[in-house]
Amino acid sequence: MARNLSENDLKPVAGGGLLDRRLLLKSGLVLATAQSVSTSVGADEVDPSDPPWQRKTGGPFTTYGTPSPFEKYVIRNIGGNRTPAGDGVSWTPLEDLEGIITPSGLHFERHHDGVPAIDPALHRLVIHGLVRQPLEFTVESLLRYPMQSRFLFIECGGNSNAGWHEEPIQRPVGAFHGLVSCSEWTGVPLAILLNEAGIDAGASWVIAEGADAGLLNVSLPLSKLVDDAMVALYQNGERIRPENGYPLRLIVPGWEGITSVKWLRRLHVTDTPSMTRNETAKYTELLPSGKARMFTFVMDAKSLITSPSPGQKMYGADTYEIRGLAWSGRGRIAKVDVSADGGKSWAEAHLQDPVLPQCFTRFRMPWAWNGKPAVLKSRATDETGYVQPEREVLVKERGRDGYFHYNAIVSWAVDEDGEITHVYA
Ligand SMILES: Nc1nc2c(c(=O)[nH]1)N[C@H]1C(S)=C(S)[C@@H](COP(=O)(O)O)O[C@H]1N2
Ligand SMILES: [Mo]
Repeated sequence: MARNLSENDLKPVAGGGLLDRRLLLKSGLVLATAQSVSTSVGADEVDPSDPPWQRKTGGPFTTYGTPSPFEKYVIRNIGGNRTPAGDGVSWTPLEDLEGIITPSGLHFERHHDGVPAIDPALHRLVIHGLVRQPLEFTVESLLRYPMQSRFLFIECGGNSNAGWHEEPIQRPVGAFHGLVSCSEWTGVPLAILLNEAGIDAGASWVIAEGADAGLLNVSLPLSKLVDDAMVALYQNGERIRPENGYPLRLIVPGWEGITSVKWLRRLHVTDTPSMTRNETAKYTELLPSGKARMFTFVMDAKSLITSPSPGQKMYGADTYEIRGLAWSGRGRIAKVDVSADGGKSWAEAHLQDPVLPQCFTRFRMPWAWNGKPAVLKSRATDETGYVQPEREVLVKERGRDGYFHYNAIVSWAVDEDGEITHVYA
């Protein structure tokens, strides 16, 4: 299992067999062991046992690539469509992905009224209200403005809400926590456009409205939009996919997904929020006291172990790499602690570069599993010092009538057969 490593290197740093994260940077720690081969066939020799793809010229060039047919099971999980039609979600299969970028075709979806088929030549973005000069932009004109790119997660405020259930639900991690994805978004800083329209002195809010049939709209504080919002036109290098807002969407870094209005067509500058259905009846949380939390915009720090996770299987006592994702709407992830003994002891995971604000951070932790039952947990701390809470603490603070902003520590139980289940521990 380990070459060049001393016995001391392999001494667990916490209960349940967690190893020092720095081991991942040393050579010698062999995780899943490869099978050794005895044959030695030269490169230009034809071996009758060669697979068919090695015996003739391969397939043609393609104008737009698609994943291997062997990966056809890596798909978004479509959540039961609610009434009215077009109101629903599809989840990102987080357990099947690596690194920090979500492929555009697997970015989660949340539509309130379906995906509009917008002709970019006819689409307009209007900025009006408390401005010196109302403006109307075509997509063509927006493409000529100075742009910026940022790697940012978008997370629905309702992500992980099954965590409020009395009993832990058993689903793959993506079908539970997959209303979060991370892309490189490129577009025009909103401050440039607002500045061009000239904001009146008394302005403090902006109503952002989409061009879907339901004209989804939300009220946003002007200060945040001036600070770091953008009108995005590109996602992971190509124009935004229809599902994610083509031809353009608002991106509000670190805030709940509903604020990143897709198919953006109007920014109405005002001095008061509009208090529409989507910010009062919904996206507002009732507390145990009977009072409600409103405008809970920021997404608090959160983390998940994506491997091993429910639906996957461990193959006996061996050394494994625990892998996961962490993110915070308040800035960068400062550290992720991992426990293999249900939270009795913790060790710090390795954070893979880059570690960017309001972006997925990939963490890794070497683990010598002894084949006995274990409970895995991860706990994120962000650069503001905010620590992801245990479930008990979150439920105590927010009660059980909540629906949004569930960010408690997640626990996976590993049994002797290597089966993994979701537990409250
Ligand atoms: N116009 C419009 N914008 C919208 C929505 C919508 O239904 N219509 N859904 C919102 C919600 S609730 C979320 S979580 C995000 C989801 O973005 P995505 O579908 O690109 O993942 O878009 C937001 N913007
Ligand atoms: Mo959402």
